[in-house]
Parts: sequence; C-alpha cells; structure tokens
Amino acid sequence: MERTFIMIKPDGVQRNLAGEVIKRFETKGFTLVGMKFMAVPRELAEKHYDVHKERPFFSSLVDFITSSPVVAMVWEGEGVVSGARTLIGATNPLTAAPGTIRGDFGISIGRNLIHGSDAIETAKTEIALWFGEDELVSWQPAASSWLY
Ligand code: RTP
Ligand code: MG
Repeated sequence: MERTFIMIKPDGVQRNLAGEVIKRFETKGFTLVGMKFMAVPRELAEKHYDVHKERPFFSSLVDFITSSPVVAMVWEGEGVVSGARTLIGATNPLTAAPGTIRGDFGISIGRNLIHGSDAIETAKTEIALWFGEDELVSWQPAASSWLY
C-alpha cells in the first residue's frame, strides 16, 4: 500500500492546528502508520529540503523548520501521495483553494502549515530519512473494508 510523509510545520503546531490536520487525514480514510512530535535537527532539515538548496529562501526555510517542534507522520492508503497534496492545497496559502488545509488556515508562503511528499519516489526517500522501520506500524483498520 502507498505511503507518504506528512509534517505539521512549526506554525501548524504553534497555532494548535495539529488535531485539525490529523482529523482531516483520518476522516478522509487514510491510515496513520507513524507519528512523532520532535525538534528538527538542522542537518535533517537541510537533507529534507536538499532539492531547494540553491534557492534564495533555503536558509530561511531551514531556520523556520528548526525554530519550533513539528509533528512528523507517515500516512498510508490508495493514492495517498497525491491525495494528501490535494488535502493540503497549493504551496501559496493565499491561492490555495478553500477547503484545503493551506486554503483554510494560511496566508503566507513561508508559513504554509504542512508538508506533504510530492511524488511516490520522494515519499520513499523522505520516509526513510525521518523514520526508522521500527517506528512504522503496519495494521489494517476495521473501517478499511468500507473504504475500498
Ligand atoms: P512542501 O515541500 O513544504 O510540502 O511545500 P511544496 O511542495 O508545496 O512547495 P516547494 O516548492 O517544495 O517549497 C518548499 C517550501 O519552501 C517554501 N517556499 N518559499 N519564498 C518563496 O518563494 C518560497 N517558495 C517556497 C514554502 O514554505 C514551501 O512549502
Ligand atoms: Mg515540496
């Protein structure tokens, strides 16, 4: 089954939106298989955003992600990588559709509340970067036979 890496960024945690975000993923029907509340070491933030290392906003992005705790999660389900990006909405919260997490709760591109892997291959890399195998739980929720 497909998995994706989701992180509630420091602004999402500070604004008490962690429960709201988790609720949206749960009620959609995706399955939580890993979660941890953590301070992000700078080296991990730099690796996570390595693809953006030449961009002008890279160091401020790493400063932001390491500034306050995050909730790191792995969610599972059919089409969860693109499905999660749909729940999250466009990168700029001002243009993200209402009904999406960024569209409902954000204003600024540098404070867009949540990260979601952008492709299946990226998700595999990010999950391996953030979680050990022993931190992920494979399980079958009773509701899945009513979802699929
Ligand atoms: P994310 O990786 O955080 O899920 O966001 P994303 O795919 O929607 O956007 P991406 O292009 O990967 O950019 C990563 C994060 O960098 C910040 N950003 N700032 N100031 C800027 O122009 C700018 N552009 C991007 C955003 O916080 C974005 O989430
Ligand atoms: Mg991205």
